[in-house]
Amino acid sequence: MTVRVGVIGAGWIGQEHIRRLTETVTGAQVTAVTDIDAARAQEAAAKVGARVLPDGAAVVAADDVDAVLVTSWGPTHAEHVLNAIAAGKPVFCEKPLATTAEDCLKIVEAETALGRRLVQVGFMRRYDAGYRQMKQVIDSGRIGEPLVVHCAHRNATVPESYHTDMAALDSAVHEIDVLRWLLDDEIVSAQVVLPRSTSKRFEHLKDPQIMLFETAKGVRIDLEVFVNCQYGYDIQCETVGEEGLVRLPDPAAVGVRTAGQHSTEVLTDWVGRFVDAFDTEFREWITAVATGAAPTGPSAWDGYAATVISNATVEARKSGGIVATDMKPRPAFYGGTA
Ligand code: NAD
Ligand code: ISE
Repeated sequence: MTVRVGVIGAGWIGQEHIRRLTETVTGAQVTAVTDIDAARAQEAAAKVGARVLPDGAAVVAADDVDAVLVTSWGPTHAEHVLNAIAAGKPVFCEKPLATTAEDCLKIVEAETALGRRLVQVGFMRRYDAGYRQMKQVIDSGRIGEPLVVHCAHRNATVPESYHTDMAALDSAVHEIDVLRWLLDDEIVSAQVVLPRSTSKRFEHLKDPQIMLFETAKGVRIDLEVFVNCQYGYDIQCETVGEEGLVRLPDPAAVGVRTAGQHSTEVLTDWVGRFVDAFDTEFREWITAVATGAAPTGPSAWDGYAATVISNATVEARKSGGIVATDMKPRPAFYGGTA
């Protein structure tokens, strides 16, 4: 069966996923596209022979749409996801699931009431080969019980529109999701420590930031978010356990020896760093939709947790204190602990 996908939001990542669904993933076809920028929708749709629809509601309702992809701006996600649940259609929503805990809970409640998982959230790091290997090692018990995790999330530069809250809401939210999954544990508090800011930033931005998280089992996580590091896009993660440690591998790159130096390339953006993860994420999602299986990726509950924790991180930076994440009890419907 070919899964016919309707896309809401044909901006940067929407177009990237339309290309992916068309060229890389088998068993999928983009049949409908909408964007509040009509010309953008037209251009994206024309490339893949899809039709343009007036708005998200029309995409969800369309007869030739089996599943919905939401890649519009974060504050609009909840409305489209709730429409898809009401129509009983699987929906892949780019992060964040919604920008407020209240909207995330509405989605969780709608899906729980339906009694069938339809929502997957676009936290693609769970599909990265390195993170998957780390999880296997942790789950196998080879390094013993995890105690401490050291992480870094570095972007070479960010545009002027990137503001201080985005370090938590846009960037750290990826670590928040992947660490809950890696450790099978919940983050219960957040704190932010600010070193001196780099001179190579826009004046309004606090950069870098050091975020400190504690989990329910007492694991401590430190995360440096540094989005003007200049030298490249660099994601680091090291989990220290009672009997050893496991570290995320750097992306494979040839070693070059020349002029008395040995060097390897550092990637410059997240698109290249996670391209394989995005491809795997969409392959697995389309397979689940095609077979009528529940999605195996990050759930609406994971989307809720990530929003609560990233919002708590913003609050912690503003207050300078330690902020408890104050999450509702996890519904049995979503299974597991994290
Ligand atoms: P973008 O601004 O390039 O594109 C968003 C598009 O959505 C725009 O074309 C805009 O006109 C359209 N839009 C906004 N509201 C709409 C609505 N209600 N209906 C239809 N169209 C609407 O932004 P982007 O960089 O493509 O980001 C989109 C989403 O993807 C964001 O939520 C962002 O956080 C997420 N994202 C995820 C990753 C990742 O690593 N997983 C990376 C980048 C962006
Ligand atoms: C961006 O929005 C992303 O989602 C990237 O994955 C992340 O690395 C970057 O820091 C964000 O700004």
